[in-house]
Amino acid sequence: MAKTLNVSILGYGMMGTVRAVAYEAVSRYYTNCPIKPVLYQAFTLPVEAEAAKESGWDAKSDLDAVITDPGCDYVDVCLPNAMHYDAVMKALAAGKHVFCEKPLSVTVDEAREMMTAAEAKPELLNAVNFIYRRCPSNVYARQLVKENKFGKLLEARSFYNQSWGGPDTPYSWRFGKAGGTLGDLGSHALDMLYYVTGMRPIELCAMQHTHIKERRDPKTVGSDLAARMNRGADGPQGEMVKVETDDATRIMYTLPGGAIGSLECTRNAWGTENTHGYELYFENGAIAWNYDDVNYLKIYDASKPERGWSRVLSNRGGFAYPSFADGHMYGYRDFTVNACYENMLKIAGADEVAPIATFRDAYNVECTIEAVRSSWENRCWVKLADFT
Ligand code: SOE
Repeated sequence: MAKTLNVSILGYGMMGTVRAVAYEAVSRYYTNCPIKPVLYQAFTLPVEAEAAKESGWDAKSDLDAVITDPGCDYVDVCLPNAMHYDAVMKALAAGKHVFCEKPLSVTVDEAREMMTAAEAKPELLNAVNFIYRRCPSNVYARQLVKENKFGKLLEARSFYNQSWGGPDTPYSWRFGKAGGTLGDLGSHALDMLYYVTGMRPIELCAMQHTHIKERRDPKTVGSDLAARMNRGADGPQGEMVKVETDDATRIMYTLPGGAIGSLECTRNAWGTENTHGYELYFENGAIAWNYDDVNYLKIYDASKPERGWSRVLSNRGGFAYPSFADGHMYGYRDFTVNACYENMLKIAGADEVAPIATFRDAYNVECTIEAVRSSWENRCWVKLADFT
């Protein structure tokens, strides 16, 4: 019989809901999982309480009590970004394993403190939900780069574009200082660059832009998720609120070894609902992935006489995750199950399928985000070494 572990979820928006389903699925999909996660308690923000209750949770409103409850072994932080720091620090102090939604924090200083506190307790899990690491296509891409399949990397292009940030979208915390596009979407693209290539920018120059300078306070619309879904459909409500963060960011950078790259992220690219991906150009070939075609990795082998891209199905035996039938396509919920599964493996002292993002990884992303802001504020190239 697998050992059980009591999981408390903090926050019941989109992430909290997806995670609750995933923990329940872990030991059904992965019957070999050494630890069985058991849903214990959920803290909900006032706007989430009703939905949580309807889905069967005994929703709690005292955050500290949920975190420090002696019955809880593992805290999953699915709260708005600005609430991560406090919740994580309290959870670590109370001796709980911690899984935190990205971005880890709002500032580099917070991220550094969170990382230091976590690393002082190596017996506890510290993991961050850079979810796209758990997609088999990216596990495969990483493996090809590790094997040096196509030689030296010359150029990289990353993008994470969505389209829900138009002028009718009401204000939510995602438009406040803690919720910008770079932290929300760019952080995934930065982590993916590191995950697949093993490299982080060493120098960069960036531009950030806010197209829509103020948005209507949704008032009665309620939660962040509801606000997004509504897209102003209920007509004008409340006051106009100043937007404090970027709608879009562009970065140019250099990598160790001489490669150059670019990264773009926006919430204003109509038609790209969740277009996240990368193109990596090496001396002797290329690798490309795009969430729009999530189960496939595109590979270009320049040594083959017949030039052209191969579109390789990554969701099949031997590529990464056990127990699914070949070609039965993966989606976001499956990646979340994988993430929760691998957290259990790591806690049990077993190897995860592919490395989980640690607080240290997320701290490095925060350093890059800080460098981007500084580059744009000062209109200059910056060295990453000055931000760590
Ligand atoms: C919204 O932009 C969002 O839910 C992000 O917050 C997630 O990190 C991303 O995976 C999907 O889009």
